Amino acid sequence: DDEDDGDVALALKTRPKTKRPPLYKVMLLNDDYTPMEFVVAVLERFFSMNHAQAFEIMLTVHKKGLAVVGVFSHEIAETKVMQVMDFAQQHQHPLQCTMEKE
Ligand code: NFA
Repeated sequence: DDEDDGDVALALKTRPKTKRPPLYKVMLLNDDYTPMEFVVAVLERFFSMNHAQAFEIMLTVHKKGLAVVGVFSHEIAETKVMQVMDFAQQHQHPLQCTMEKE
């Protein structure tokens, strides 16, 4: 019997693949020295959170060791990490911010 999936096989092989760009989680890490109110200010300033949201996420980082604070394209994630690390260094706090492919 002739299998008639030749066109399908070709269609699948030649189908234009529209791969979405990967997304990156931006995370804040806990430490023993950065003041809680500084972390809240970072979340408000760079991640557009209101005070209540920022306080809640700060507490999650404090208790669990880290938390995802946003998901972005590679370029935006990189910029967020730089902005947070620069701001922390300017204020001499050891706060760490990292990114990871989702
Ligand atoms: N653990 C810090 C403190 O007790 C607060 C903190 C929260 C630091 C979240 C970093 C991230 N002062």
